[in-house]
Amino acid sequence: MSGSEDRKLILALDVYERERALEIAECTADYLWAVKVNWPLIIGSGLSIITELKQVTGLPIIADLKLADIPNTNRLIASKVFDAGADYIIAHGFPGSDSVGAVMELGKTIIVVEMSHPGAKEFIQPVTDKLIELANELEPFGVIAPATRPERVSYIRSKLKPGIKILTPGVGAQGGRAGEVLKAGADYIIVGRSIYASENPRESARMLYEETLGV
Ligand code: NUP
Repeated sequence: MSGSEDRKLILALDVYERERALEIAECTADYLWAVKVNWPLIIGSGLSIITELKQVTGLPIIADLKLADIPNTNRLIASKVFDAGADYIIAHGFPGSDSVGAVMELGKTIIVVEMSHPGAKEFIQPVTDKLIELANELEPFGVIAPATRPERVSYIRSKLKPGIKILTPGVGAQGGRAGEVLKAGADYIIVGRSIYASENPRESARMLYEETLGV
């Protein structure tokens, strides 16, 4: 097993219950680069789950809040979430550079430039070029791009400044494949249901981890 800095797998821990979340995170941590928490877990278990997950896994925590508000509100939310121990926050780019900038002033930020679900073609994909420009201007830690459309990941990689990471949700339950999207230029894959809802989360994480090796 490699050091965590070489790993490319992010667990999307979309369960409600604290105990279950901690159990799954602990048994899969060996194969992960980071754990991503989203609203279901924060609503179900409270913000303190971020601190607990960090203690149990020793891994970076990504807070997938998809912040999309005015700068002041983004700042009020992000401040509490970084204080709770989040290492990264995911923010939407479409509210504009001032809204995203308010989060970036407080900590490492990941901007959504295209989403993975079919409906993303309606409103987000038409402005992906603009969102890539925003990312190139602000230089966040990374961007979110769809594992369900590897050709879009290649496109986004070709337009994005080289130092900005690409994180791709949509592997497994949404139909994306780990190897394919990593070859297309993704730096990390984000996987939820295929791990936490499987019979053996540790084994599922191990298999995905193996798939990411040598790509
Ligand atoms: O475009 C996106 N698609 C997506 O699925 C942006 C996201 N942040 N996500 C999140 O990734 C989603 O909310 C969930 O937390 C995770 C994917 O989970 P799963 O489909 O692997 O279960």
